[in-house]
Amino acid sequence: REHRPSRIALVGAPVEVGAGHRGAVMGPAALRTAGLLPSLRGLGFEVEDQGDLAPRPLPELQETPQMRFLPEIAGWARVLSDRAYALMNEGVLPIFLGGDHSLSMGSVNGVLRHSREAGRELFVLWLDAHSDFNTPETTPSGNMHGMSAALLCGEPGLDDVFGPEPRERLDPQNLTIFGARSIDREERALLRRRGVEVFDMRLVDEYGVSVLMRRIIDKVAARNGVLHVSLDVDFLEPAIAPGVGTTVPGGATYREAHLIMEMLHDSGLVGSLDVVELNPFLDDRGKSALLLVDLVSSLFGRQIIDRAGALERASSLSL
Ligand code: 6HN
Ligand code: MN
Ligand code: MN
Ligand code: MN
Repeated sequence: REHRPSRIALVGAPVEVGAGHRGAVMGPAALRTAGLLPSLRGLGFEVEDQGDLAPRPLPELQETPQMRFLPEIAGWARVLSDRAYALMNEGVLPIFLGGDHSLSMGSVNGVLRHSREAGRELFVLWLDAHSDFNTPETTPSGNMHGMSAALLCGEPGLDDVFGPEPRERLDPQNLTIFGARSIDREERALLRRRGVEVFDMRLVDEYGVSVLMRRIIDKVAARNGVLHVSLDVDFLEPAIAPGVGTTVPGGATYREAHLIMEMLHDSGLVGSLDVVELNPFLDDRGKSALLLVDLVSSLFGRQIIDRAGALERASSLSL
């Protein structure tokens, strides 16, 4: 069953205190400046830019060295979860514009709530140099953008983020971390204990993105599921996407990233998206923002040439 809503909502989440560097607050504005809205409209979608959200004030919470800026992060998560849930219920496909990766605590929680009620199993594809599976126990930094996947899978120590509000749990078996090349030691042990699928860059080198993506897509399709994609800018090779605070060498190339987006589009399984960690303060003449707009456009159907025609020509060449 394909999931192809015709309506898209852009939701800005200029949160930056989950990261170790300042500057991601400018991410949503840069994605707009780079032309995300007209690009998606040009692909035939009805697109509404809902502007930027603001965090709910939570003066009752206190930060700790292991959970820096907890009140702000929790305020964002709660607002984002509500918005994600509401948009999904309306049949609108939300794109969350970050902002650091802590925003996915909220966006994915809201999407999970919708999919549980709708009886459709949710899978999450986490495109990232990191696995963001630290907990307050394991974090080396206290930066909460390194904990969002762990929170979603129900790891302990993070209950204050949602407090009394509805909180969902993502089955760790439904999470795939893709493109990882920087995982902390205890984080790695936890990923293994929970059975999270980690397709690291070593596997990408060995099998190529198409084999790995095919496995993910087939798994989701076989379970009649729907897919949330969480795209961290540092998934990409720093030379093509320098606008992020946590660059790690050896990332996805331009063509690998595009192929992933094209395969995701063809699958018809993507129901929601986060674009996170863009830090325009560190970018080089907007190139990271422009690349992200290109990638999102591929995810929503932009093609070099129509697919049927390309396949036909390839077979006449007996490829
Ligand atoms: N991100 N593992 C490191 C930490 O501080 O927990 C880095 C996390 C990076 C998070 O890129 O979204
Ligand atoms: Mn739905
Ligand atoms: Mn991340
Ligand atoms: Mn990352």
